Amino acid sequence: MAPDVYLAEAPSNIAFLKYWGKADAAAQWPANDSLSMTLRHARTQTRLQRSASGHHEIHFEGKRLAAQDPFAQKMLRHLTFLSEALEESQVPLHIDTHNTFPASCGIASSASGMAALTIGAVACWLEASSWEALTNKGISRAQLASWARRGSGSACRSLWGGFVVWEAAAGPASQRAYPLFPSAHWDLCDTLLLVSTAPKSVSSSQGHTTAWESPLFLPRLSGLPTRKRAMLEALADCNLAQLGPLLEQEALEMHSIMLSVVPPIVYLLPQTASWIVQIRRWRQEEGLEVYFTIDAGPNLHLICEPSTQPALLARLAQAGAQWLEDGIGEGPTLGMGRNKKWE
Ligand code: 2P0
Repeated sequence: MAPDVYLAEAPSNIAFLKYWGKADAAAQWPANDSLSMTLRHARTQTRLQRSASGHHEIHFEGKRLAAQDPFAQKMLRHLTFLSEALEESQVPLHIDTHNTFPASCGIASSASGMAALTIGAVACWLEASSWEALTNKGISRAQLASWARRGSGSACRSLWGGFVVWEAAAGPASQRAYPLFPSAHWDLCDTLLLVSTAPKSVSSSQGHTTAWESPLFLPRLSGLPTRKRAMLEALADCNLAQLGPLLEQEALEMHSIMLSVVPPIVYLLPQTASWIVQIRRWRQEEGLEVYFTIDAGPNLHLICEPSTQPALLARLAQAGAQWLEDGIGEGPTLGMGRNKKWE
């Protein structure tokens, strides 16, 4: 009989308060707390089963990856970590993974990818095809989040829907991610304004290692608790006029850290700056209540409420922009099914 097929699907997330810089790189302990909104459409879908070949086999977007492929290496390292975390050697897996969104467009595929891999591998190894079955085996969502972060820090925030906090706490053992508000709390849209989809020249993991070299990093760390408090208040009140300026300050501050190391990490493009000016102009002159945030790339995430979305899209179309529509979403899913086709 063919082995059971486990299906893990995890969303990406957009950070409102950014994770940039690690206090302990080996332990994947962040230098500061972060806070994100889970996305609805940008997801990684991963199908796993026990492999008959005697070694892990990884297929990405329908193509088998060579073992030395950097992406395969990252996944293989994480499988080794997970197998050790489960405290017994685990059988090799056949893994088929794909994203519902284009790579290198400013959506963190490492967050959704590592979250889906963590959930799926643990589920397959423990033969647990639902959250309830995992709980019965002693595996909580918080535990999965803690393991997912070892694959990619931001992945720990993709274990829940809605708004999620990743708290650095006093050390790697006490860091934790947890859901703050479910998606129903506040329906926010995220329109991803595409400036460039070229692969970035410096990976996020490399970038993280430079943060402490910036003369602006310590001042940033000392100011973050105040910004976090204000953001939590704005989220609790669903107050976009309060949240929006904080989103923009936070994104620009993170890029100031990147730009103030030697050599500088320049993810932004001239068009990014033009759009920043344009978005602010639309807001000030036309009352278009839209605010931007930016990840480790040149593309802008435009955050607004659903009532503003049609006017924003009309403006973007007139300006000849390219974009992807997304918004707040639910968390990951886990299931089983040999013949299930992804949408
Ligand atoms: C974030 N980013 O909070 C920030 C904002 C990018 C900009 O987390 O080294 O891919 O795998 O832990 O999670 C990107 O970093 O880095 C990131 P690793 P990760 O979403």
